[in-house]
Amino acid sequence: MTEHTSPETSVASFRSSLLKHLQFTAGKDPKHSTVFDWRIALSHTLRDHAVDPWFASTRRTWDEDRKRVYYLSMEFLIGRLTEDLAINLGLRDIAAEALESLGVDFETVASEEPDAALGNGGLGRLAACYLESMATVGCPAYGYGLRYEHGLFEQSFKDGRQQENPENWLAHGNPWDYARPETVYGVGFGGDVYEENGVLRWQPGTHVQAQAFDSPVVGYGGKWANTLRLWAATPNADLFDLGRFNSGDFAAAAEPEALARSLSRVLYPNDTTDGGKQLRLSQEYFLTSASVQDIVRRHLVNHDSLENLDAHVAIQMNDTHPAIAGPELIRILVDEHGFDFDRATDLSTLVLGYTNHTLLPEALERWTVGLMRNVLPRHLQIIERLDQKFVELQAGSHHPARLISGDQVNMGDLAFTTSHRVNGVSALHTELVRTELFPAHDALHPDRIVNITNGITPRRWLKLANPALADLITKTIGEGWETDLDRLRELEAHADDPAFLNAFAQTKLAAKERFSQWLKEEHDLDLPTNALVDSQVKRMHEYKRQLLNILWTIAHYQRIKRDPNAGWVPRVKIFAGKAAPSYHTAKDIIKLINDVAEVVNNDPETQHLLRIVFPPNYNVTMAEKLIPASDLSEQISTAGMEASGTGNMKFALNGALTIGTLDGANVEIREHVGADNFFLFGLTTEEVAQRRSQRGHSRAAIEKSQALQDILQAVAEGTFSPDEPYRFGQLVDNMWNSDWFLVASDFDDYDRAQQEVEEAYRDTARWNRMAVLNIARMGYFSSDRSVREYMTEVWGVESAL
Ligand code: 26V
Repeated sequence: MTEHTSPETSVASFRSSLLKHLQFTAGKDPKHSTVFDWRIALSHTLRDHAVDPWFASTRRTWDEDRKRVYYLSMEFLIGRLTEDLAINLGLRDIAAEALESLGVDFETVASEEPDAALGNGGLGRLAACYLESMATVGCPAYGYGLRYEHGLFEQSFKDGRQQENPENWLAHGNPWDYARPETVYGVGFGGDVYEENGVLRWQPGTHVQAQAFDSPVVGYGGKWANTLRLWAATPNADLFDLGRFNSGDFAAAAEPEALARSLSRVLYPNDTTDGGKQLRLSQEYFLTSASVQDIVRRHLVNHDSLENLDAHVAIQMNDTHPAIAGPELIRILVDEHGFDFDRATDLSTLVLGYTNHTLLPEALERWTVGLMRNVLPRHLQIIERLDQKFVELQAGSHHPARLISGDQVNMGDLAFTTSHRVNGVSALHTELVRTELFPAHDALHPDRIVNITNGITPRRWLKLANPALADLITKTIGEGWETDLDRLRELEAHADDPAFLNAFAQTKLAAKERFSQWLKEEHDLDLPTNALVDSQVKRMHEYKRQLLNILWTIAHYQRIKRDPNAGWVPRVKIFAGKAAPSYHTAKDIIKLINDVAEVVNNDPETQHLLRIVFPPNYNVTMAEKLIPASDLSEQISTAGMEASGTGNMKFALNGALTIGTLDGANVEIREHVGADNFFLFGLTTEEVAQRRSQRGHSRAAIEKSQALQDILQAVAEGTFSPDEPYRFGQLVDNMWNSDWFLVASDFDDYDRAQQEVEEAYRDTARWNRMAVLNIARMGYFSSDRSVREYMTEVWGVESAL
């Protein structure tokens, strides 16, 4: 491999490469270049440096006939790549210097890049962290996804209500990917199944072409690079109806083509229900079929048969979205390669792994048999046969679990039966997957379910997002923590050193100032930097309980009003997150937060003690600035409902303390950082189940809490919506009469924990010590650790490094 990071030559050569790309790629001279032109020059210069490690890694995988991992995901929530790639190539400072010598500021240029939001939330961002970690630890891997023209919608507020606007990240092109017009596969849909000489053949009604676009994914240090391959739907020429066109019906002529293009047009913005949408199922099959065809084709380049596929290929399904991979692989083995059905099933199962990311019943994918037959008739036959086998395996059971129940195909059960490993994403979640979701499967295959607790990449979420803290860490314990995050433990030795605690506090202040300036410039919002910054940022969902947070904020406001001189800690409450466009309750909660903010922020009596800030359009880029600026991380979901959470890890790694329930990875974070350094509250998973079974539990809880009664009364009376007093009638009514998410039951204990936060923050040295201990003990939550566990527990793949 060539030495591409040598500092002696690099600034000058980087500079000349920038100028070359400015001239020949952007087609501009420096005098007339815009920030966009400089961004094109910078990204192409960086991409050039990615090519050597990329080719070298790919070549070695071929030469050594290494087993490859294929990570299939409908979502990759990537964010920006310029600075990430610069850091991983070791070129961050060189690039900045080279640009500076040309009178251009690195950050200004990097900030011009659109945020690639090809994902909804946790599941999509996890896929992006894992891609980066697989490259860093030298795991030969491909990410496979869709090249959506439009990622997750852009959120704005109009009168405090969410508006959705289409996102357009490709408007000015994507400098990171290489189009591969020669790598195309036909993906079939619909049609019929025929018997031909005793074998079944699927004759699809239509075909759509999937075209590959490849981006290099470079690991930290540039020692290894993998490929992210995204598929775009490119309708084949015969979809354009020339007959209709010639007869003058121009609109109808383009219809089948439009349908084909719709397959990669837009990311579905829901992360719960999306019942029965044919386009969604078609998108899932489009991703899966193109990817499986590509995997099989690559294997056959240097192997005579598919017999030993499991020795060379591991396919990971990111949730059930690509769960049609099982039937697809079986179909290819049986229908196209003459395998016996049982052998094809066993082989497919050895190749496939399935990660479950949610227990929410409305988020578990089910497709009706009718829809399945319309879109994928051959796959339905295969699923029916797998269902029979599954029932036979449960011989003796009076109520066997089924892959098809009633008229529904259950994709979770399908994914389970076609995988040799099924994993949950935190210890608690995995236990619930075992006992609540798949008990019948678990009884048949007790070794199949494993836990792999989620992780986050410390390159993006510490080194890139929090340069001041990263520098302090390097100054204190030396280099190398970026790829060996357990080394952060060495910081513990400094947790009682006032000078170090002070230096940590300075990094927090710097991050607050940076975020404050960004909020002003981007959103004209004011963030005081002398206050406790208390953040809840994530998708808007009832189970995540933003409602609990805003109701407590109202209580806090009322108390400050009652006794303004009680020595309150100044606080800023930050909320950020999107609601699914059709999720009306989540949208009402957004409106409530914005209405409360309007009142609280304009109250001259309390302004200096309490603010509410809700910037619109939360995305990866905002997270990178917001998380380092936070002191308190709100992880307050109803116990048993958040599979893991990964924002919780990002905050703790950046020295925020957590106020949270015993849910998802909070449990393990608390074990690692120590119970003394975590603000715990709330019912446990078991208590949640118990409480829900008690009739009238919410009314009883409210009647016990004077604070909660006062808040609900204020909301019900229209204190925050004087123009429409009953605006939040439904929310309040639901609190009294139903309250599935147990906001009322957990309110008083949350309030108690918030008082403890207040007390701890008043003692600056104590708070900073707790924060430093959090950072020092978060090494376990590196996604490098997670990926290594997948490699040994699921994929059977070795590092090439
Ligand atoms: C479901 C659906 C249903 C159909 C329409 C599109 C769509 C998109 C996503 C989903 C499932 C989302 C599940 C998810 O994001 N789970 C989160 O996964 C994180 C990573 O494991 C985890 O940290 C979060 O706790 C979990 O909520």
